[in-house]
Amino acid sequence: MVNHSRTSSEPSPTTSMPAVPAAKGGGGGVARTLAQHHQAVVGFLFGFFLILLLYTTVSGQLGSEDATVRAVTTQSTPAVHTDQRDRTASPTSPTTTTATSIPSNATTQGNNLERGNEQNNVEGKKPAGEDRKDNIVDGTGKNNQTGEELGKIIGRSDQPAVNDASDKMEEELIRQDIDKGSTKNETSAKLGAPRKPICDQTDPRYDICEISGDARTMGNKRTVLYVPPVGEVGAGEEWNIRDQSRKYLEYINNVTVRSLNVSQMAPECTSRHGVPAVVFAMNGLTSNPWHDFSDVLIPLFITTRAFEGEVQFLVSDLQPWFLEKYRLILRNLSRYDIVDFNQDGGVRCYPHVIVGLRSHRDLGIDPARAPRNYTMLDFRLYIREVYSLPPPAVDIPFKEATKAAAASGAGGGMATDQRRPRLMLINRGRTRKFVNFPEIAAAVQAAGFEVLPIEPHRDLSIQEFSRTVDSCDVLMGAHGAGLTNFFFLRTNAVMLQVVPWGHMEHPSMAFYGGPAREMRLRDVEYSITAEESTLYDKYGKDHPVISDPASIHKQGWQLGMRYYWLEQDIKLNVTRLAPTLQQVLQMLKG
Ligand SMILES: *[C@@H]1O[C@H](CO)[C@@H](O)[C@H](O)[C@H]1NC(C)=O
Ligand SMILES: *[C@@H]1O[C@H](CO)[C@@H](O)[C@H](O)[C@H]1NC(C)=O
Ligand SMILES: *[C@@H]1O[C@H](CO)[C@@H](O)[C@H](O)[C@H]1NC(C)=O
Ligand SMILES: *[C@@H]1O[C@H](CO)[C@@H](O)[C@H](O)[C@H]1NC(C)=O
Ligand SMILES: *[C@@H]1O[C@H](CO)[C@@H](O)[C@H](O)[C@H]1NC(C)=O
Ligand SMILES: *[C@@H]1O[C@H](CO)[C@@H](O)[C@H](O)[C@H]1NC(C)=O
Ligand SMILES: *[C@@H]1O[C@H](CO)[C@@H](O)[C@H](O)[C@H]1NC(C)=O
Ligand SMILES: CC(=O)N[C@H]1CO[C@H](CO)[C@@H](O)[C@@H]1O
Repeated sequence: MVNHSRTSSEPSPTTSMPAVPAAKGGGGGVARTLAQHHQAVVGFLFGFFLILLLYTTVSGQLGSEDATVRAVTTQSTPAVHTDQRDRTASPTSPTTTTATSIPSNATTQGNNLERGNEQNNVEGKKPAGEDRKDNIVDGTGKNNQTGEELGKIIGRSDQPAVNDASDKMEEELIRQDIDKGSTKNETSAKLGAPRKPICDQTDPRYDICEISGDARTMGNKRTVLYVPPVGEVGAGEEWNIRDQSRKYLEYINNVTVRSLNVSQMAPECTSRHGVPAVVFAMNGLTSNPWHDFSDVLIPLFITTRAFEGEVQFLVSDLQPWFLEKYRLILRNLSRYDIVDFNQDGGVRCYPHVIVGLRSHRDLGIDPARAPRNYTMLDFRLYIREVYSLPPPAVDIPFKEATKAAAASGAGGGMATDQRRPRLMLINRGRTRKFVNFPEIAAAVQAAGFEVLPIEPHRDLSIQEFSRTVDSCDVLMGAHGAGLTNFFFLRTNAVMLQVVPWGHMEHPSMAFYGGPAREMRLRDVEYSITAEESTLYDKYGKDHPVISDPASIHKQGWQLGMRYYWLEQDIKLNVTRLAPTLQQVLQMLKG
């Protein structure tokens, strides 16, 4: 009999270093090897992301969204400061100094913040989530505000006009100073930054623009400007890019990036900021947890993690539910208030603005291209840290319990033997669900596991749920977004992926199996037989859906999608599953 289940190879000896507490630089070799595997399947995968969004229902807590939670965030998140310049200051006041000295220090983000604090005119000194009463609910931004709008600005009733003479002078001085700074060889070498916005549209996945010097954002115009220093002949170039990691996804609206030419007036700054800003879209295929991570959170990690929180997010097409759901991650990546870009009527001035998100592959990171050579292992450990889960040195729960038992009572072998590894069994809601879920749970238990069955729509917060996943040694479920919870597993825990009928092995590996290995989880795939698919009962053994999946796929991805992703449920043969469960058990004990 053919054994249809496949097992990952153990991490290779060269890379199976002990857990790295600092989480930096580990596991690159594994990741690179697997990268090649990934690249092989990218072409195949291209077609059905959209469908995934529409149809992949979600299991486990990474899938559920709560409307009431959404409503709460809407108010508290898009908070910004308007111009906080000290109006008593002369044009040569510290304000000017701050702004002008930024370019030469722009690569050292920490410095910028320090300076901002000293000068008391850089926004967002409070970590997000602390007392927000001095923040302004934006949407107005401009200093030219109605009384009603001003009413929102707590503790600030006298808004000066923008266009006064001192502002103009200040603008000019800043421009001159920036210009001077840039002519210093040392400075420009250190900065290594372009003198005008460079939009890079060469990557197949994403477009990105990066402006250093004088960058001004006009959120409600979806525009970011580069203001060249006096003396530099502005080219007056313009780009239109989608500011997320999928450059061809039509749902993502464009942002215009423009470099002003000499004869164009720069709009006045309504607020100045000492840290870099990143403009990115939160819409697109988000709401499916796999896409939340693959399209936004991992690209955001790649693009901004190295700033260590000293960066502000300007979010176009902001999704309040996303903010609420991933609050901990977003707050850690940026310690500043998130700005609702589309509603932002101000002109925000930054020393450095990035428009767009870098992305290397689906749910993946290419360490060779990532700052600090981050790996997916780094990412998982980072997520665990953000959710306050035990550090990397802590073993899987089963091993920890075994060690503890051995340490406490050397004679009492009983306790050790009776401890069972814990398996989280995730069911799906609408598609690819286990129709014999109780039977599977019983089989898992009979095999020697403590089983934790999770049905969709359990009402737990991600924080709580992350702790539950962390307490498990195995995460088992059918191919689908519920497996995205694997970020909360400990190193060497097992992901047991049930691969549905219909040549689904490739996507299963690309979306989950490969990433799991890169994150130093152990992945096991159990590929079902035709008889274990409800398609078998529905169409009969002679229908090409059962007898010849390849012929179905040949007719276009839509058909494969329809049958194998959407119409199919799973009725596991627990007898056939048993050896795979034993294999997992041995892995955990080994
Ligand atoms: C201020 O706003 C009013 C009405 O919104 C507009 O007519 C006026 O031109 C604005 N002034 C400036 C300086 O932007
Ligand atoms: C800038 O560097 C060039 C050569 O790299 C040198 O000739 C020039 O003198 C330098 N200028 C200044 C102001 O240091
Ligand atoms: C949006 O930007 C893309 C390039 O990223 C471009 O192909 C497309 O034409 C733009 N759409 C509009 C409406 O400008
Ligand atoms: C600057 O740009 C404006 C608007 O695109 C254009 O009308 C003007 O001719 C440009 N001036 C120069 C000197 O390139
Ligand atoms: C992000 O989390 C790490 C680890 O918990 C912590 O050291 C760091 O200070 C956090 N950064 C921010 C900006 O909260
Ligand atoms: C990352 O790795 C590549 C080679 O894979 C190396 O060339 C590069 O310098 C590394 N970058 C950092 C920041 O360590
Ligand atoms: C279940 O699997 C076992 C072992 O592979 C096999 O002998 C048996 O026929 C299967 N049962 C069904 C109903 O297909
Ligand atoms: C190159 C440059 O101008 N570096 C400056 C960066 O900022 C510090 C103070 O924070 C100055 O001491 C450096 O001279």
